Amino acid sequence: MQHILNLTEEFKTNGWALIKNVFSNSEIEKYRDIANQLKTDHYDGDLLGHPLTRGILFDDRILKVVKQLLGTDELVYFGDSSCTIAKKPGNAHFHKDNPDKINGNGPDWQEEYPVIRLGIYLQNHDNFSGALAIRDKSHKTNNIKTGTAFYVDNQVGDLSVWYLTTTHAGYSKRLRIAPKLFLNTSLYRFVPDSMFVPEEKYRIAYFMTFGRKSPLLDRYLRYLKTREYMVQGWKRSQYDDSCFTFAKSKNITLIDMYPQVKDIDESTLNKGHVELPN
Ligand SMILES: O=C(O)CCC(=O)C(=O)O
Repeated sequence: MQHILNLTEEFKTNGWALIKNVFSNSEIEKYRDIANQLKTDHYDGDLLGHPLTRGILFDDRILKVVKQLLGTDELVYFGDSSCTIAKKPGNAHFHKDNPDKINGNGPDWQEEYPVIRLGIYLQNHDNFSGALAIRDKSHKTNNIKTGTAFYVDNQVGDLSVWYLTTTHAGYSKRLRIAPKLFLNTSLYRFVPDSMFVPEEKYRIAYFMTFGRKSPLLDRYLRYLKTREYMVQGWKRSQYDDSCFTFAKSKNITLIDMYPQVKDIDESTLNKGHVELPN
């Protein structure tokens, strides 16, 4: 794994980091096979719930990075992770994932955000479409337009990480005539598909979210319990003893959300973002 001098400082300043060469080519090939296996098995729970993916989620190299960036050895995991396979390019739109999207004076903006997400992309995106796009230094404001937008040039084996408050978009597209020039995602609909660089392979990515114990993490969970997609995801992720044992062996506090959400009436949930009342 590449040693990034001042990784934490860079992350805190920029709101994101790309860590090179964390995984070998053969590991990434294996992760592609596992993703396809999950799809064949119609498994759509989180990464802890499946024996083939929990070792990816709690890989020691990932945990080391997360501990360093969150500044704690006591990590919290709460069932927010996924394996996504997209046979066709998806829609890109810039967004943030934390609760205070409208209220720029809300609690999320008062201190360093204690929840981060990581992405392992199983194909090259340095010269291909489908890259994660980020707005640099966008993690301390709710203004979605703040920060210079760029493509994360990740290659097979790299690990991407960002705060939930960082403005980002998946599935960016690169123009054939100027692949390095950032084209705002809102302009894609005016450009014919033939003018974009294709993706290298159909896109597979693993995403995982970790937090540090804090009132802002509690509040994030309270927010997620208002969101339909997340409650449905938690309902699909029931842990057996092996999940708890594995989390314990990695010294991770596991918040099992299933009992908290299993009886929630989904018609009361929000499909889109609705600001928390407080
Ligand atoms: O698909 C991607 O590259 C980004 C996914 C995303 O927006 C997220 O996990 O919050």
